Amino acid sequence: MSSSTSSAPATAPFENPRAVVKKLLSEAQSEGQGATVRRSIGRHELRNLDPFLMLDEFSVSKPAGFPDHPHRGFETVTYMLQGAFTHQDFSGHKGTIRTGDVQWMTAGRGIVHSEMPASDGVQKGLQLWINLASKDKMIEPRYQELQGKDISRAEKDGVEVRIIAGEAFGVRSPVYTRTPTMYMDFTMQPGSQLHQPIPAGWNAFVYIIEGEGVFGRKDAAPATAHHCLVLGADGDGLSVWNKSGAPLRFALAAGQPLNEPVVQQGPFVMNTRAEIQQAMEDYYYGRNGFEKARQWSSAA
Ligand code: FJE
Ligand code: FE
Repeated sequence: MSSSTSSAPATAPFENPRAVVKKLLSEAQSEGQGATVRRSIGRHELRNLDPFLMLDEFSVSKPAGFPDHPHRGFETVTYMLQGAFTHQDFSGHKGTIRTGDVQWMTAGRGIVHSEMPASDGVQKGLQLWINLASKDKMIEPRYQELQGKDISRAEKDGVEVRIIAGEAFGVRSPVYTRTPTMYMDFTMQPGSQLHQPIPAGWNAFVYIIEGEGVFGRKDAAPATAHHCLVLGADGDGLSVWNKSGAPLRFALAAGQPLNEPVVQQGPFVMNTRAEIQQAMEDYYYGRNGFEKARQWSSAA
């Protein structure tokens, strides 16, 4: 763990903070096999937040889970909040991520895998899907896996941040983001405030994990857990005040828009319908990155 007590302007208010332009409560829905997710990004009401495709807050107990399924054309980032998940793919890559750990998976041209609970009780976490640029959609798959203890952390004036990607309070994550992205987990103590810069032109949103906070403007109405807040394009960054009597925990994600056409068919995200057709054929016939898909099963 790296720590910082730098005097970077973590608590200096912005002249022009980004406003909250959309607020959405994520309601529970069924996904995978018997699993429950609260989807925010990727729902009808929140479809295009380029480069983000989906954000699910999952809550899963055995025997439910996400059995063997493919991905092509984007990245999945799984961040565990509670419990453990075992991941197994068709190349023999296998591992378990536990509370606080992150798996940053670049599916590229193709991965087939299963994601299943590894312990009793309820496993909770966030899974974020980040699109890849046209030129990167068919790259070799890659994993970046970080244990909670290795995730960069910083603290300042009652605000603690775990930096999954990007930089906060002068501390940078080692994760390589092929699509430029910042992703962090903030915990704010009662009475604290935060002013986190966000690069100009990047799309940004907040997902509240726990507690209640005031986002964007100091006189805004507080927002509570399971809400997704989309930030406006204009402004220097995110301002937050915890005026409540309990800790506030939320994720902030921002990314540089790709500005390319998005054609999605379930787990395949490409630029054209022809490329989707190709992906489905490649998966079916075991070609162009899906060679190992035909004989593989996580149960074998
Ligand atoms: C998927 C349906 C799915 N959210 N959150 C269709 F459920 C999935 C899928 C997930 C998923 C996995 C985890 Cl560990 C956490 C998730 C959806 O696996 F990929 C498609 N296409
Ligand atoms: Fe998956």
